[in-house]
Amino acid sequence: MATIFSGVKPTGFPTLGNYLGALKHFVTYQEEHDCYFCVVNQHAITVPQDKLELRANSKKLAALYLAIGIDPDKSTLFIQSEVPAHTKMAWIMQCISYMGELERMTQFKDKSENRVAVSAGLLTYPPLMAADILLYGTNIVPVGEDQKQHLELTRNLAERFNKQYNDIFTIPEVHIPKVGARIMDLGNPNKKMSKSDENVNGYISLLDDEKTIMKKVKRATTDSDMTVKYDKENKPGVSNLLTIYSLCSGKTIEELEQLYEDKGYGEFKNDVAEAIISELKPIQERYETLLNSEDELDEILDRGAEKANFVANKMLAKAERAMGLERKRKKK
Ligand code: ATP
Ligand code: LTN
Repeated sequence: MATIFSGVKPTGFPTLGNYLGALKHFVTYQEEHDCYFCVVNQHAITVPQDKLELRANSKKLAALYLAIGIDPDKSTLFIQSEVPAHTKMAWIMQCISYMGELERMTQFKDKSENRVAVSAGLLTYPPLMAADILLYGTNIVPVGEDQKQHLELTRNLAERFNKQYNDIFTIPEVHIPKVGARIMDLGNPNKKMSKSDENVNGYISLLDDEKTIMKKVKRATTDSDMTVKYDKENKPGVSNLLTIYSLCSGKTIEELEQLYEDKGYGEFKNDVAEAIISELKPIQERYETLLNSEDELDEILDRGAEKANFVANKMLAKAERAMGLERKRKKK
């Protein structure tokens, strides 16, 4: 049985990009594997967050994990800040990281660009992510395309530690979906769809209602060519919609191209929106019910934190011992 770990930041509500690139796949692992799914709230504070919003978003994200089908009897669902071993291990990971490799991370470069004050946390974000993963002896990390570089760093840090101190960490593998690993912004199909984007029309929130989804898809940038064809280079907007449509309908991109061979963008966009609506509707209904059962949600998160603390503390103790951070006690 392999161990699976993944995390999502509670920065705003997840988008269709988060869902198709990551969340949707989480459920498929839990039948046969030991799964840990985390609300990574400490990663969220690398850029300023409103206190009340962050608190509310963390709970909402936990409810969403359940709404997409995470079963708390099969998987461990928890909030990162409730397991202190993450930040302790992150310090160890920071101390074996080199400034140069952290500065080369594209997420750091993107997020620090145009910021007046760049927090040190934005730079040391990947060592915290490595800590998240390595604490659980993780074999597989399902994520979207944008996390590939962070996973490579995690593997390097694990290998470095194993070589320098003691062979304690499992080297994790990254799982990136073949289709949908990088869903693009609806307005600007050359950048990834992101939930912290200022322009709400660029993304579809998993909570958007039917009218909003229809409106956003109808406004999505396409091209003047008028043929529904997958061509990422020359037709990025249409290709993005085809990817979304394919994942929400179960039809292949080739099937869809044929289906819309002599139809215009109007009909195509209408059907893309319908497919998204039917994919999200059951999730939205379950989510509403779950948000209203706060006691149950708290109980699930308490249980998750207890299990995660137990497993993470054991790995932390091993790492600390390997580095000489534990106190030598006089033999009695
Ligand atoms: P932010 O926009 O606030 O930086 P984010 O959505 O990029 O957040 P997370 O919420 O932590 O970051 O992402 C959760 C998961 O969703 C990760 O596995 C990430 O790779 C994936 N993901 C994020 N955006 C997309 C996208 N546009 N397409 C596919 N997968 C995505
Ligand atoms: N860095 C990721 C979120 C994240 C994560 C993790 C993903 C934090 N810790 C551990 C997988 C495993 C992001 O920005 N999307």
